[in-house]
Amino acid sequence: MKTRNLAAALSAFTLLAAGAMAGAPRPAEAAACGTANAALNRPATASSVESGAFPASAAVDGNTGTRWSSAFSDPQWLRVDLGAAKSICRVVLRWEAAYSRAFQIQVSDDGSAWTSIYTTSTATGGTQTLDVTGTGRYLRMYGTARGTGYGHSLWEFAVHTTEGSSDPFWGDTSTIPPARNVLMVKVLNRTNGQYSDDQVFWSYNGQVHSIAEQPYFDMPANTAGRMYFHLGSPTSRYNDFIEFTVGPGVFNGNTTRVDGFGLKLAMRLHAHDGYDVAVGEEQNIFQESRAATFQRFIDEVPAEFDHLAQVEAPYRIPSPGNSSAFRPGGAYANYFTAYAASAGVSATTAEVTGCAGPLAERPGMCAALNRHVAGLPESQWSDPSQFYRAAPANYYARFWHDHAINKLAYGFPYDDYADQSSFISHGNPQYLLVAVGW
Ligand SMILES: [Ca+2]
Repeated sequence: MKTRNLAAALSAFTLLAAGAMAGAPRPAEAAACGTANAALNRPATASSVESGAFPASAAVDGNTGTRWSSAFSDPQWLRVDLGAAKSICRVVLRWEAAYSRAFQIQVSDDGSAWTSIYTTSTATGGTQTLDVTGTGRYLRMYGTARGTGYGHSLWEFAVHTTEGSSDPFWGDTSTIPPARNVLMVKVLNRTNGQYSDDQVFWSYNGQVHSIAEQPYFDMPANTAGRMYFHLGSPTSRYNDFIEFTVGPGVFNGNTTRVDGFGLKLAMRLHAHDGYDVAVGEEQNIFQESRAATFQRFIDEVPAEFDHLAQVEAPYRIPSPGNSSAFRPGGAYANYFTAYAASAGVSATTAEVTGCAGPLAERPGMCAALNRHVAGLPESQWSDPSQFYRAAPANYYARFWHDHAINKLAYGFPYDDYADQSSFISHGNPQYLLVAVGW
């Protein structure tokens, strides 16, 4: 059922929109500037903190809900140690309301002598993406004038470098062989040592191999396919998949949480023109244990959704439509029905979360109900800042968005409405990296 719905979503909506993906992930402007955040979970220090609740590390933890905040004076700085000298090409600052009006981005080889690579005195906060050029092991934001009476405060401080090939998460891309078919797929073991390469299996179209046997697959054109991943054995209950349609000169595909969560997955598509975009779970989710992720789910969703991380644990977190509790007769069978009725839709909860029945051909309404924006004017149904702000909502889907690269995920079948899904598409593709986690 979900497959049919997702296929319908892909064919009827996503693929039509693929040629003009407004709001889609922004391709790297230069082939050389990597997509990975080199500052993620690196050691960070600061000139001061407002309190213990706002440590320097909170600006590099990959979590946009935690932040560093300085004391309420100038100047203040936040410094990150990249571990080795890196060629820095982009810095992304996500300011809290307490932003820096005047600041510099500085690099250093030794942490004491600093060189400015960006200077402003007229910043206005928000999210600043700065294309910069500089080299150093240490990087800091040196704020000389605050924008408010509060401190200097960053939700996140991300750093991109040209050394994509040395990115430990995505590995060395320089050794990927050229494809004879459409593109080369490389499967990466990112299970944090839980499984060795001979225990990480991929399967596609009848072929089954461990990474140890064959990490590469030269992908031919196909009409619609799935590549499955299994941990431990080729028939293990620990499994998940990506799905795709590959044309003679184009890759279209996505990670998906429409059916459920089985394994942490991320994929990165690189094309010959320099396009380089990653989707899937964020790296900090890969880095934590499986038990921690299941517990994180329970901690972050409302009580009605807790059981999803319990009924098939430790193997899966099913989507709401695959839980009997949300189906007719279940404890939460009426979770969405009154809200749907308030929007003029007579649908069961399972039909809402599955975009089925009366919602099968209504992507906008189905997305609006899952995101709890159906009561807003339709003009606001595509505004992500309005999504998931009140119950009832599909908190299962919200969880995967909250922990996805660029907040993009396929949490329900029409989650591509307003370009929120983890669908990526590009012509003249070169390689696809797929990271399989635990
Ligand atoms: Ca943070």
